[in-house]
Amino acid sequence: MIDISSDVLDQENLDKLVALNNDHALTIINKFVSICKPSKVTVITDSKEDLDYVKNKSIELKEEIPLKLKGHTIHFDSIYDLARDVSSTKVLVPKGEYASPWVNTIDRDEGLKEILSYMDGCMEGKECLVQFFCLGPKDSKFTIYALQITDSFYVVHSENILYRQGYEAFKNLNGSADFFRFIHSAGELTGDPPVTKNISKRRIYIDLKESCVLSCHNQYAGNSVGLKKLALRLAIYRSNNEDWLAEHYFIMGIHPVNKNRVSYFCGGYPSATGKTSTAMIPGQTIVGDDIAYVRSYNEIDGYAHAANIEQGIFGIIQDVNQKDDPVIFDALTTPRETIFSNVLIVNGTPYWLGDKRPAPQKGINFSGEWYQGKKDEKGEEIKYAHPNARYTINLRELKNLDPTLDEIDGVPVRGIFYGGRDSDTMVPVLESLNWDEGVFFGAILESETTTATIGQTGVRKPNPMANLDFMVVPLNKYIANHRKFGNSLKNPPKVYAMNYFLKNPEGKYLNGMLDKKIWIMWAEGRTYSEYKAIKTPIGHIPLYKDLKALFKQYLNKDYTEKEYVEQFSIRTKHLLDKMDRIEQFYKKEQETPEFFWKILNRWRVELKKLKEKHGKEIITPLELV
Ligand code: SPV
Ligand code: MN
Repeated sequence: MIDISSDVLDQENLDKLVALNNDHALTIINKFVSICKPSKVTVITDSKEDLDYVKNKSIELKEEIPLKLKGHTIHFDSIYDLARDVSSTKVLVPKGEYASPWVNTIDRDEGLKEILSYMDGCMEGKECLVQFFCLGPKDSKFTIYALQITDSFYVVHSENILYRQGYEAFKNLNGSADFFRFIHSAGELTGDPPVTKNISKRRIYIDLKESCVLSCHNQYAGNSVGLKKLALRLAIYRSNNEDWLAEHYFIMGIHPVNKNRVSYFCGGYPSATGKTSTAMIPGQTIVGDDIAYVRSYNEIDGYAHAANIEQGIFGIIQDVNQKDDPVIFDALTTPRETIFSNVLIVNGTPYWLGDKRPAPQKGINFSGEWYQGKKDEKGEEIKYAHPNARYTINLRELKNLDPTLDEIDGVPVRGIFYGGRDSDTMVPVLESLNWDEGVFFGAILESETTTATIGQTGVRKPNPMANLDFMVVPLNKYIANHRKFGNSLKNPPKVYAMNYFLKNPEGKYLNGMLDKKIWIMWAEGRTYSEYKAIKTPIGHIPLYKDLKALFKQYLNKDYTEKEYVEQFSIRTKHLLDKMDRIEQFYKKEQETPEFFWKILNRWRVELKKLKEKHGKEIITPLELV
C-alpha cells in the first residue's frame, strides 16, 4: 500500500504506520511524501522516546535554542513571518460555489495548482515528521482526530505541548477517513538560526472538502501549527454543517467569593484584546484560552457544554509581568518545558516588552544581534522583542488550571462574553436581552487590529464572534447556526458584550486593567438573578450600587458615581454610527438572516427615540432608571 522507498521510510517507521490500519492516512502520506520529497520520514508515536526525539532534534537543527532555565528554549521566526498572514490564507472554493465576500477564497483548482507547485520538493534534504493528535478530550463527543505532516520539529514540538497526542487513539478510527489532515513545510531555510527563505511563497490553503490544510514557506505558529487555527477553520466548516459551534473562545471558571459555586463562561475576543488575561483573572480557573467546541447537552442538563480542544497556551507574552499576571509570570520564570518565540535573549534569559524589568540594551532577537536604536530596512526602530512574541506552555503547568480540562463532557456554559478593542462606543459590560440579541452582540463585534496579524494596527474592523480571521463559511450561515444552536437549548447561555478599551474624549482609558474582574463577577451573579439591571435599548447595564459594592469587595476600590456615569452612558451617536457600519458590512453578504436586520432596526429606532426624548446624544445611566 505504501509506496515510499525504504531509504526514506525505514522498516521501523513503516511498521508504525501499518499498525494504524488506516489506508486513508497512508494514501495522504504517500501523496505528500512524493510531492514534498523529504529525504527521511519519521513517524512519531505517543511514546516518551519519540517525543524526546522531537525535542532534541529541534535543538540539534537549531529550530530551537536552549536557554538558561531547564526546559526553556527560544524559537525565532523570520522578520517577515512574525504573525498570522491573513491575506495568504485562503479557502479553496470549487467552481460554481458561493464565495462569501468576508472569507478570503481562491478557486480550488487554481489554488491547488499554485500551492502544490510551491510544495514541490519543498522538503528536499529534510526529515519529515508524521504525527497523530486528538483535538478535545479523548473518547468524547468533542474528539476530532488529526494527522500532521511537517518538516518542522518546532511545529511538532509545539503541538506536543499544546495538543493531546493521538497515535494510539487513532487506531480507534478503525480505518475511517474521519480525521483532519495538515501538511506543512517551512520550505527552504536560511541563516542561523534557520528561518524560512522564500516568504513570498508563503501560502495557507484550506481544502474543506478534503478536511485538509496545506501550509508552506512559513514558520510562525499561527500559520504553521495545523492543530491550532488551521484546525479551527476545518472545525468551523464541520460544525456549521452539523449542529454545534467551533469558536475562538476561552473557557474559564468564575468563582465568586463566599458563594461556594463555580460558573463556566466562554469568551470570544480578537487576538491581543484581553482574552487570555480575562481567563487568567486572579482567583478564577482556566479551562482553555483560545479555542472551544460547544455542543448541546440538552438531554442531560439543558446547557451547552464547552470543551477546550487544546491542552496548552500559545500566549502573547507582551505585558506579562509579576504584578499583573503573577501566575503566568511565575510559570515563565521557573524551569519547565516552555518555548519562547521572538523575545529578546540576553545571556540565555528571555526578555519581553512590558515585563517591567529594566529594558535591556543588547541581546539576540528575531533581527539577529540587537542593540538599542537598531533600525529595520524601512528605517523604523526595531523594538527589543516583537509585540506578538509568544510563549508555548502546557496548561497543566499552571496553578490556576481548572480540574475539568480532560472532562469528556466539557463544562456547562452559563454565559458568553464578547469583547473588542473599542475606544468610544460600547459600555464596559452589557447583558443581552435574550439569546438572539446575544448572537447579535457577537455578530456586531468590532475591534481595532493588533500585531497578531500582519498589516496595519489600530484599524477598527468588524470581527464577528472574534472569529472572522478563521471564517470559512458564509457569515449568514454562521450567524444562523449560532442562533439555531442557542434557541434549541433549554438553558441557553446569557451573553455579555465587554469593552475594556473605552476612552474619554482626551484619549485616556476609563478603566483599569483589573476592572474586568468586576464585570465578570457582575455577569456571573446575573446568571443567578442576584443583581437587578437597567434596561437600555441595547441591553441591560449594571446598577451603580452593585458595581460600587463589587469594586469594594474584590478590588478594595471606591468606585465613584462619576466613573460609573462616564463609563455606562449610552453614546447614541456612536452606536448609531456603528449600526451604519455594521449594515454596510452585512449588506455585502448574501441573505443575512431576518432576525439580524430586525434587531439592528430595533436598536436604531430605539436609540433615535432615546436621543430625541432627552434632546442630547449621550444619555447617562442615572437618566435611564
Ligand atoms: C491568535 O492570534 O488568535 C492566536 C495565536 O491565538 S495564533 O496561533 O497566531 O492564531
Ligand atoms: Mn487566538
